[in-house]
Amino acid sequence: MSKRKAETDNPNADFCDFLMELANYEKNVSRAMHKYNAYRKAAGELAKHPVKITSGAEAKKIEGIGDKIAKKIDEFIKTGKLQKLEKIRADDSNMAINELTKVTGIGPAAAQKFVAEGIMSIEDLRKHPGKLNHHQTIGLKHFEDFEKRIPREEMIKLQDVAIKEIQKIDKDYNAKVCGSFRRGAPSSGDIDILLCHPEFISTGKKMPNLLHDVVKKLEHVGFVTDTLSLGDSKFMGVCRLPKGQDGSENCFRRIDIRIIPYDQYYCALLYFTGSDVFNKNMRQVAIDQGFTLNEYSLRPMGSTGMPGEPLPISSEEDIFDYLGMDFKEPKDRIA
Ligand code: 8DG
Ligand code: CA
Ligand code: CA
Repeated sequence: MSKRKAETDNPNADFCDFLMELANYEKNVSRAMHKYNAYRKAAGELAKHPVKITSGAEAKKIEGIGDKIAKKIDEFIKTGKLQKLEKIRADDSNMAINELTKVTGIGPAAAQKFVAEGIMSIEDLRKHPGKLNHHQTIGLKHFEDFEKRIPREEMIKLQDVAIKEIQKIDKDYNAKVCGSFRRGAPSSGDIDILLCHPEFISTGKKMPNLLHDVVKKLEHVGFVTDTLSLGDSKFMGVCRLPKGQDGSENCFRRIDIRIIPYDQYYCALLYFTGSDVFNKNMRQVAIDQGFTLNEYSLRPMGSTGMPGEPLPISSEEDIFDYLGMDFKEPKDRIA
């Protein structure tokens, strides 16, 4: 998952930033996913809090913020920094692991292995190309570009090119840009396209060609420039807009395309719109209400603890309805 940034003007952005830095430390260095999730949830809740928090005690009234985080907020308000973060930042190998995990294809385990071998920076990685797999090689090649957020105006252009080309293959394709773009974010980390086709349904046979034809077409027109991975239902790759009128090259951008069965469209749309913290919270509501929700379906839990048949769903609103939740527009799906 990409490093998140405050998506909107957020009076608590300073707190969110230090919580996310702690979260990333727990994920990449300690590999303590429960702590990672706790910090991320707290940051997500703070990000949707409309007024600036002025004390830990005040923060504790917010869901997902307990004693420990409240203390950190007090420390930050009082001193402008955090001892824990200062220590983390002072440790070279922590910082190296954090740096290396910014390369797509390098997860915490690979980063720790590289650091153990003395590879401490992106520059060091470039001296050891033989140690990288294909995904990591492409990630490193475009490292500087992939670190840049994609402005919304460019996202719109990327969307227009991709959808226009997909429609040329077959008008029955439905292609939708999800992720932070659908949430209205002013900039995005990558472009996430959800694809479906009426001939591909969950009870029918797999149709990998529906995805492969799209990738081939986007490659053929020069939009997709590299493949990181391609399976039956998921493509991860690199794309780029054509040169500008003045002949200037555009940045390389990360693109994900997923094809999902036609009858599972709305659960997938909800899931791939995120945010991921919002998804986590909504899944918990589902569990509390006796359902199980994932990117494929919403199912009632039976008394035996086995999920029942998927419920009929013909809109995102239906999913909120079943769970007794008020509908949330994509732009409000923060946490
Ligand atoms: P960004 O690219 O602008 O940084 O943000 P994003 O569009 O929200 O994030 P993303 O990493 O591209 O993921 C797209 C959506 O996929 C996300 O909004 C929600 C869903 N998603 C989860 N969990 C996860 C996960 O663990 N990994 C990824 N890649 N996506 C996830 O709910
Ligand atoms: Ca995205
Ligand atoms: Ca993505």
